[in-house]
Amino acid sequence: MARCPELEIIEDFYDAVECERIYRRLLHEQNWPDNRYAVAGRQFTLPRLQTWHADPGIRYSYSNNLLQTRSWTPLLSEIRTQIESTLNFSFNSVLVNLYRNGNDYVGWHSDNEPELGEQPFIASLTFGAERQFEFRHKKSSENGRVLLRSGALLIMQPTFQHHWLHSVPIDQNVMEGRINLTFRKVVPANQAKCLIFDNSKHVSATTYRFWLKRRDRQKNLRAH
Ligand SMILES: O=C(O)CCC(=O)C(=O)O
Ligand SMILES: [Mn+2]
Repeated sequence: MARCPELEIIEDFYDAVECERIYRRLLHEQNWPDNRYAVAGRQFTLPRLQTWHADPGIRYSYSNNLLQTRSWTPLLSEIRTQIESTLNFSFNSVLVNLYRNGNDYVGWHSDNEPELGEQPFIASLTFGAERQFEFRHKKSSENGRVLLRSGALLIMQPTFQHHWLHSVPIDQNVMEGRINLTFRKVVPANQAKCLIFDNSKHVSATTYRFWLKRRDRQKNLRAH
């Protein structure tokens, strides 16, 4: 099984208590829409529930065809702020997926719509049940998977979408729900080509873990 250098994972971005709080709130506050859609006169059922939130003026064809754009809720804004300050990157939208149980899934795809620009940087947060995230190289036979646990932040570097497909397959052993948030940056069409991703601005997972430990040490110091 391949390791994928274009994926980084930060386990425990949120601890168990925070995960429980966030999962419950999202589950009850999101006002989930029906998952039956009609596009160009054809009906289909999405194998999960979804909401899409974006800054004013942001248009995304996937979501515009399927979903109405909602504004940011206080909880989603709070999470966005925490992710942005950790990754030193600003996102203007989030796709929220509810997998009601292991029968809900997302099929093979890459998030490479033109609106995400040539360098789509995506940060993906998981709450609730753990599920496998699978990836498969577009040209070679390489493939692999990572287990996404509650509280984990998966960072998909821009080239991940160029080289790999990903999916969260059905897992009939999973009875509980899972909520996943993928933070994205939709760029205006006339800027899509010139959004150059500046790697040097990013905090790697290793640096981040180091930073977290330091922050916790400081918290303990303050607490005593
Ligand atoms: O649920 C996940 O972990 C992935 C979701 C995803 O790939 C997407 O929303 O594009
Ligand atoms: Mn995706």
